[in-house]
Amino acid sequence: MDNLSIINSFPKDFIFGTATSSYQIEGSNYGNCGRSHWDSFAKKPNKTYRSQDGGVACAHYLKWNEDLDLVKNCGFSAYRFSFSWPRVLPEGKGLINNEGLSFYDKLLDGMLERELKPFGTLYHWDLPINLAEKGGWVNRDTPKYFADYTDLVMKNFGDRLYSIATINEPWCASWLSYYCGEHAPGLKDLSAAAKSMHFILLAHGKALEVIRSHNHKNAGIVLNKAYVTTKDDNEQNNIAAELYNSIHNDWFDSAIFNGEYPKNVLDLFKEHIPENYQKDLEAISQSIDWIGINYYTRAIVEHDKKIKDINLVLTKGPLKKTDMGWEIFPDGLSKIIQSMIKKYSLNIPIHITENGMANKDEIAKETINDHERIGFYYSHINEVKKLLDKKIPIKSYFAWSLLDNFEWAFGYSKRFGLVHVDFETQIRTPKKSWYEFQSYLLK
Ligand code: GCO
Repeated sequence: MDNLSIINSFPKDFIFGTATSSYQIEGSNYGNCGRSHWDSFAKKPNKTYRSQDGGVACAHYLKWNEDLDLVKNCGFSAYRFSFSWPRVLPEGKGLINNEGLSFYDKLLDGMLERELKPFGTLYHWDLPINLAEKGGWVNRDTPKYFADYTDLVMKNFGDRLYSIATINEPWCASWLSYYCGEHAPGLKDLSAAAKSMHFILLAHGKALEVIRSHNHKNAGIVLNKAYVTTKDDNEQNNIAAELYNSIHNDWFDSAIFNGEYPKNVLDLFKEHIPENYQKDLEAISQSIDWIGINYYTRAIVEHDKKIKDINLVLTKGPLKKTDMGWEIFPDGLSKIIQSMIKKYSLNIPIHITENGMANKDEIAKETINDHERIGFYYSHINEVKKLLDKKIPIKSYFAWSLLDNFEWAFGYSKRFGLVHVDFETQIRTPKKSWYEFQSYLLK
């Protein structure tokens, strides 16, 4: 049954929304926004597809009204977006850009006028260049500045936010960026990675303290989860998969929920972990009101002794893939949530803050028939329904993404949107998946 009629079997108070992020849609050239490390990373050779950057992106800074209409008219009741740190503080600290504040002011009022619940995120990877040049997440001062930035956001917008997330996908902002080199700043350095894995969590902890000082009671963090498995079941592969699982999943879960780091990763990081890191774990493990899960695919891990430090690689699986080359594995969503609940005795609300697929969408006779995407959404929403039937407290589901947008290192070559964007003209065209959501959400 590849339609979205399943939506109508969800409880009335379940929230369906759609998500975006600042750097991927706003256009960092507009409104006196400061530069972020993504602007500079994209300028280096061979870092992003055709050296594309988010300078213009979807020009959402200019077209936000139309974009909020697209959220509303589809029938969604919530919108997940992120604040751009350099848009409000172009140098990361100090001088405030009032144009940036007034942009979010209008955007939030626009959501409330349309009765869309604002799910804000403080950090979706656009680190101000000034701070990046001083080491970014390798520098112990960055979490401090992040706390000051959090204060500015909470002071101006806190009372209008339905919920606030500190960091989006700390694994991507640290390991993928400082060890794998795939995201800004593009380092391949275990020592930097170890530090960033800790300081990004410290930033979460410090921001939470600030959020609490503003009396906000719906704060969380958004983690990207991979369901980790091995190629063939043998001892070496199992050890490799365990390490990968600890780096990708447990490092963050265990710090946040138990106030400790997994031993196998501590062994790997040895002397690289910041001094006195233990003292920070209390702040990192303060209670949160909800946890956000972003889910896309599984990770199949294989031992490979040629790979420095970690002795493992990810291998391609046999399942049908999205345009990112990611296997479609809806089961993983249930598996990962159930295993987290069990391992950490979780009993807080869970939000599915991102799920979706890239697809080669083409316009034919002014319509875009992305039936593959409808099938993807159906199969994953069906997993959410199964979890709800097991009484697992999932409160929302956000489709990634509202618009085709700047897909990081892949530039504009990958399309995740419910709405097609022509990047020459900035014309938005809802795809069949958008109409499919609409037909059941507005029922
Ligand atoms: C994320 C990413 C998004 C990506 C999406 C697809 O939070 O995972 O933040 O920015 O566009 O995941 O790769």
